[in-house]
Amino acid sequence: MSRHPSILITGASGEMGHGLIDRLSQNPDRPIITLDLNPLPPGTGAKVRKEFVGSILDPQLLDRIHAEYEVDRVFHLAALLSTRSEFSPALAHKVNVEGTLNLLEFAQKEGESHGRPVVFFYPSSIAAYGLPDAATKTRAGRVKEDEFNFPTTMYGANKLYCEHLGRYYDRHFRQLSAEPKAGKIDFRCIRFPGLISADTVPSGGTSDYVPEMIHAAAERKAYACFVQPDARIPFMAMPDAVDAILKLTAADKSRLSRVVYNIGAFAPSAGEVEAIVRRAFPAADISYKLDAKRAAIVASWPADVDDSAARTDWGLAPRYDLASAFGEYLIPNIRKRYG
Ligand code: AKB
Repeated sequence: MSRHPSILITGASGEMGHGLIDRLSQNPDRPIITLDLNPLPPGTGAKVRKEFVGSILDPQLLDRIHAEYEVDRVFHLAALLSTRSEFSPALAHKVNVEGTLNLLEFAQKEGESHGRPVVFFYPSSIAAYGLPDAATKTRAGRVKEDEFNFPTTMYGANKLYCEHLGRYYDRHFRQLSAEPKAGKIDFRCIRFPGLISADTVPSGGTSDYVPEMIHAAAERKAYACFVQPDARIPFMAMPDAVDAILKLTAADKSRLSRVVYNIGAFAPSAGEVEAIVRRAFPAADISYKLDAKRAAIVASWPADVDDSAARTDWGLAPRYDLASAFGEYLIPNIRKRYG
């Protein structure tokens, strides 16, 4: 039990949660509560005040957290990613949309209870975009936030809808009620590109081919890439993604011209990644075995994004470009990971 201003992180055992807990736990003034279906990785648990193993679809569990803690920051990372969502679209809707609604209702209750706006960070994705064909994708180049919002996956549709849901809670919630209810949630959102971590290998995503290729080479395992060599979408190193979350959530709201922001760092083709991986791991066994359906999802995502709003409004400044992401972060740390 703690009435101390606290942070709630859902999906904390996932790739992004790992790095976020490391950074947020450096500030002892705001203890961290985590909620995930899976227990936290060894060592991470010691960095949080309380670890709940359970579901964002469990209202009693959220009521218990509401009763025991005073949360004024929510990082809602729990989600089913794009590939997994295509095999279970109804479950994906339940987790990605109903789960997010549960967390928005939780944050609204928290804000009404302690009186301070609850900063609610929501990770959206380039999956919210849908480019209709290769020529349009090439012509579109670096897309802006309000362009091509026609997702072709359940995950992308979920993410786009939850962006609007968050904006509603932030600005228009129960707008017909006698006294104003909106403004208890300070909703902030980043549309992430593909993310590459040296510490974890993703599962269930469609951008996974880049991290999978790197980790397989380091483990001396054969890797058959499921997209073509010329498949191209934006990526970012995980430390820069975590840094972006912390910068956006710390920014003065008056500086924010939008609720949803693009961020990007580099946009290599699968073949360009292969060349870098082969230089680092000359014995790498990399081939291409096209999965036309998954490749079509990647083809519908933009070749790159225009992140000028994030750079102007809250100082997005990724540390890693393509060369340094591999040379300074991924390769050295992945080598260490696999000995
Ligand atoms: C996925 O591949 O589903 C995610 C994403 C791009 O949001 N990594």
